Amino acid sequence: MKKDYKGKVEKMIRDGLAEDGALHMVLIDPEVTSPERAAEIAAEAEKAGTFAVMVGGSIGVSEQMVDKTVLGIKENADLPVILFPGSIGELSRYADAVWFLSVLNSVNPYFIIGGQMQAAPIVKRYGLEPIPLAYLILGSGGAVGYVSNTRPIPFEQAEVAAAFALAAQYLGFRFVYLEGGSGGKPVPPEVIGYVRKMVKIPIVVGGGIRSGKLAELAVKAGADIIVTGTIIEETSRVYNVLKEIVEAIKKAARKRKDLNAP
Ligand code: 1GP
Repeated sequence: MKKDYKGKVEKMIRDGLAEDGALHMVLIDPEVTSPERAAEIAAEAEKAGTFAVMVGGSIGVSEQMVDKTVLGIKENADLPVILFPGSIGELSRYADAVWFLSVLNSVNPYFIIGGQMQAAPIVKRYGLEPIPLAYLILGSGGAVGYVSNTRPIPFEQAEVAAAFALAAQYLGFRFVYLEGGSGGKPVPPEVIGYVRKMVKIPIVVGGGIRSGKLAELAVKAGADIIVTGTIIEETSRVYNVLKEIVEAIKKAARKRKDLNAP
């Protein structure tokens, strides 16, 4: 008996990856960005070619805030909304999917499986599509590293990140996220490359990616999905900034495909 547990959004992501080679997602933190602004950003992101909108934050986000943000986005754009919850209080019934994430390098089991156990029945009740994601925090770790009681993997320890990612793949996670910490230093291309050699599952990379150039380097090294948050909070030229990042991702993915062509 074979049952495919992959849902609609995950299938869209996989089709998008097969077609474009790499994708961009924009991250909106409802603690920083109002629902009205989130709606504007989503519309600009859609025009710029961003694939999906992620919603979540590490501190100060309630379910009501996530609800309003998701509804605002849905009104203004036709992009999938994927929750990126910092706690079990950040689940919204209005979203399409949730990165059902486990902070594998936390030292507190609550962030590895405790919160997930509490959240699972809510995810089911809300009819959210869970997408299993191994979340690895690297570098300085940022706020998320502190909040989730994580021992961040130093950028010099690429082999540790790669071993974690491989263990995640063997455990059945379908995506792995290399997090440099919001607003922090981006995960170095060497680390992404090291992980790429080790795993087959798609690699999501975020944290400190503020330009097309940085996005391009990450994709060249093997990233499949690039997440940007802070840069969009800081700029008034949302469309231009996103367009540059999306184009850089697509270009780097095309080059990668040509290089790997038989
Ligand atoms: C944070 O990886 C994301 O979880 C995005 O990071 O805010 O630095 O773009 P930035």
